[in-house]
Amino acid sequence: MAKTSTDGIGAGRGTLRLVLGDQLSDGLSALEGLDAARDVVLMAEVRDEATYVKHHKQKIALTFAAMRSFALRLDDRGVTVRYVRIDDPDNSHSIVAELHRALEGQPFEALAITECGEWRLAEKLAAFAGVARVPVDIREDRRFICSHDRFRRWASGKSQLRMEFFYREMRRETGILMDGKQPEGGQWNYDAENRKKLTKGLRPPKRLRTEPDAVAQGAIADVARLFPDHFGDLDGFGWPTTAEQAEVVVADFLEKVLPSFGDWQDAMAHGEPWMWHGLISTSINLGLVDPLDVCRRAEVVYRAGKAPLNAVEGFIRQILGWREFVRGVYWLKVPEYRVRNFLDADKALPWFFWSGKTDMACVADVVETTRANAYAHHIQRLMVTGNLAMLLGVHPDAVDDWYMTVYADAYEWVEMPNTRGMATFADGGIVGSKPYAASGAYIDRMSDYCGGCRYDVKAKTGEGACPFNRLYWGFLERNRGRLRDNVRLAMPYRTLENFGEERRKALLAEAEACRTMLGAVPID
Ligand code: FAD
Ligand code: DLZ
Ligand code: SF4
Repeated sequence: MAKTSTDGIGAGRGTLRLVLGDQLSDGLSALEGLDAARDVVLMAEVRDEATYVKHHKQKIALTFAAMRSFALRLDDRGVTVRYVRIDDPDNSHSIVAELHRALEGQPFEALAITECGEWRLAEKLAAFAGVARVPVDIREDRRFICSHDRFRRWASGKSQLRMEFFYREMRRETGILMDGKQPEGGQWNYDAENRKKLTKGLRPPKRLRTEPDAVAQGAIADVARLFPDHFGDLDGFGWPTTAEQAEVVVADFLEKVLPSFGDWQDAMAHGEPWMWHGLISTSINLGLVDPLDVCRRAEVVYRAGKAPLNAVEGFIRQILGWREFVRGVYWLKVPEYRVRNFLDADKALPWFFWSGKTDMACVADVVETTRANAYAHHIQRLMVTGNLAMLLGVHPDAVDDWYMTVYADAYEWVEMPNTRGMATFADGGIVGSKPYAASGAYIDRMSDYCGGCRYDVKAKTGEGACPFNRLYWGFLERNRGRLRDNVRLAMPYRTLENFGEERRKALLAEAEACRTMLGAVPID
């Protein structure tokens, strides 16, 4: 560990190489051509990154633990690491200031950086590159399957960007799940088979969680001490913080869980945070797991006859399709994307999103698992909290802030298109073709939440009725001018027309009363 500090670093005129907290991959482009005899890797734990939103305690502990472990890994390879810890008294607490400090201390001949995942920090690094006293080489992040150029070429000239068509291109280009030029099994997408409700008595398998090693324990203790007012618990920390630990989780998932991933992909159950999901987003986003490699390994499981096509295709689509697609959209549309508010949503986020204190059993469960694990699975994020935020008309900035704060896998490039795009339609239809608005009936069909809820999922109006029901028609009526021409909403708008004006007014009033009851009040 001697070299992984800011002391006593040799004075050779090599290249300074920046490695950010989500760039923890052996094959990182910033490390290409590294000369261990002359070069230095800079890694810095800084308050700016931990607090630009007040991340969940587990997110910070995860990042610091993974960064420290990666520094040790480099050290083992004989690489000199200038590692600035969060409690270092000289820490300037910003990445750019740490770059200045490192360059002032030593005569490097160049700086190598892998492009940054978030626009916010990428802008600062680009500005720094413009004034730095050494040449700055900002390299492509080759850990993604689709490059920025490739995505731009695909998107060019299209009036609509649809994940499904992008995904087909990615399948063709990678050859994954292909049978010559045709998709394996004759179909590109087997989602229709992936909407089963959890049958009574069936429970998900026990999942492998990672016991924090000594490095992670140290990071957890530091976070408890230095970020006590951040959201979330640290007790249940079980995320892999090294590539080896992540590999154990991936292997366990591929062998034991993937075969049922498809069937129950959209199901939710009270007190079951993991269901049949992969629990790998934190590891992929940090760089501990390679996304293309996971897809190829999932295909091997299918080819060996150990998992059905609907499961494997569904899983691969999330990574090869959705993950790459949202990253492409983000970089194509940012920074304008960050201020999109197509539905003119203007309400504050109700406090129960943080406290979990609500009689809505579904929301209480999602907030609870989120606080305990810094995790909720996709359908919980989309159809419970996301759907509710949209129906309530919560301002997209407040929605983004919540999602960025509470999840251990949150990075703006993936969070924002999911939140502003998929979940709340604030982007006006760039990511999805229609809002995923749903009443309580959807949640009732896909979960066991409603049985244990104070609200009545069958009732449409009144104080005791399920709030999702009370809000649903009012949401459509409120946004009639913005959504009526959406062909995919033709049916509900026809129904609304048939209700007649009096009833439409009553539904609007019902939704307003529900918004007030739930604390979705105007932002002051
Ligand atoms: P699985 O269900 O096992 O899926 C496998 C992998 O596919 C994931 O690890 C992830 O890498 C990828 N994936 C799945 N769905 C998506 C998607 N919609 N977009 C991008 N990648 C996907 N994911 C993040 O990584 N960070 C976020 O900040 C984030 N915010 C989200 C916000 C909202 C409102 C919604 C609806 C989804 C969000 N997602 C985000 C996507 C998805 O919910 C998580 O990737 C997933 O829950 C992670 O758990 P898992 O590894 O068990 O996923
Ligand atoms: C998420 C995160 C946190 C909490 N802390 C740090 C840090 O102290 N130092 C660092 O280099 N990176 C950190 N990160 C990850 C960055 O926020 C991430 O690299 C950018 O947001 C770009 O995706
Ligand atoms: Fe959620 Fe409504 Fe069901 Fe209650 S009744 S759990 S609020 S969907």
